[in-house]
Order: sequence, then C-alpha cells, then structure tokens
Amino acid sequence: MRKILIFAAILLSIYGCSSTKELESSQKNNLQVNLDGMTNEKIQFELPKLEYSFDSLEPYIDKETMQIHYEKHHQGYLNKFNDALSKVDKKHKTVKDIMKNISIYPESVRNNGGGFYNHSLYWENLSPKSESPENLDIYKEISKKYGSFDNFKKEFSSLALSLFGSGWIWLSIDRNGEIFISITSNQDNPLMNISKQQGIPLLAIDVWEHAYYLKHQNKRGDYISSIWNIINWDVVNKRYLDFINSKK
Ligand code: MN3
Repeated sequence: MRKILIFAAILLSIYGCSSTKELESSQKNNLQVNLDGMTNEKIQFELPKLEYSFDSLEPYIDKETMQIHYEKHHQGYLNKFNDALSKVDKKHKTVKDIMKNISIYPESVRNNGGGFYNHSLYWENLSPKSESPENLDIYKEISKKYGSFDNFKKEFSSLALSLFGSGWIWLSIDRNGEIFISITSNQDNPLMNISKQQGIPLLAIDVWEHAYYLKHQNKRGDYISSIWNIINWDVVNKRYLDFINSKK
C-alpha cells in the first residue's frame, strides 16, 4: 500500500511538473502570437449593406438576379477573399491599398478581392431613383471629353459589347485628371497596378452574364442600354469630386 502511495506521488509530481511546463510554454506561444499579431493583423472585410431592396431596380434588373448576385456571388467573393487574406503575410490594411498593390498578392486575392471590391462599387453606383446628371460636374466633364453625353453612352456601350468573356466596364479618372472608359477581364479593376489603363473608378458596371442573364438572357446590349435608368450619378459625381479635391 505504501509502495503504491509513493508511486502515485511520483507520478503526480511528474505529471504536475510537465503540466506546469506545458502551461508556461503555451503562455509563451500565446505571447508570441500576440506579438506577431502586431504586424500580421487579422483583416476581415464585411459585405456592404445594400441601400435599396432587391426588387427596387426592376424592371431593369430583376429581384431574383439581385438577390443571387448579392447573397451568393458577392458573399462568395468576400468569403474567399477573407480566406485568401488569412493565408498571406498581409501588408495592406485597406481594400483600396490591396488593389493598388495587387501584383504582390496571390491570384486568389486578386480574383476574390477584386470581386469583393468591384461589386461594392457597383451596388453603390446603382439606384432605384436615378436622377438626371445634367447639373453635376461629372456631366460637364463627360460632355467635354466625349463631345456629348450621348456619345459617351454610345462609346461605353460599344466597348462593353466588345469585351470577350466575363468582366467589367468602367469610367475612371487617371492620375492626370483625365477621365477614360475601359474594360477589365474577370474581376480585375482599374485600381490594380497590373491593369493596362490605371485610374480611380468612378462608375463600375458588371458585365458578367450572372449580372443580367435571367432578365436579358444573352443580350448584353439590352442590359447596358437599360442600365442608364438606374445609375446613381450623385455617387459617380462624388467619386469624381473626391479625386479633384484631393489634388487641390
Ligand atoms: Mn457580378
């Protein structure tokens, strides 16, 4: 009986000792994790709130398309973007800075981060209450650059039709303050430092088939010509003025 007690005491002391060591080492590890956290911050982005209901862009974009596009596509890009970011040694804290330096990131960040950022711009520059842009600075700038506002729409539409496969069409402003229309493939955008024409996006239009197929089927031209009824020109103008004011 005494032998058993001694054996138990020895066991207890070994166990106690090793468990103290484990505790110390786990505290140390936690400390290291926390310290690493200072430079390798966990960044998680969130889905921006829609400022209008899914059915409010009808008849130009139908409710079902909106719901699937926002809840499935946009959410999907966001989830994969956050997942991709958790696997890289992050260097930038804002989505804009990530886009501007996209060449140092893996393709998963480029595709899903682009998808997250582009759709955020797209929802914001659409509106059920689209008003005439005629009194806005961006209207004057567009009319000056393209001869007339109608000409701008024509050029925008024909470039959208020329895009092969999936992508986006943009109105942007470059570093010299020159506005331009461009197309990007997949989920690339003009902010990315790998884009042929780089600038700050003013107007983003999704021309992936999932943006219009349920309503317009394969007729991308119909979708683009109807989109002018739901553009939030105040938002486009604000993006333009933010750039102009940042240069003053
Ligand atoms: Mn889309």
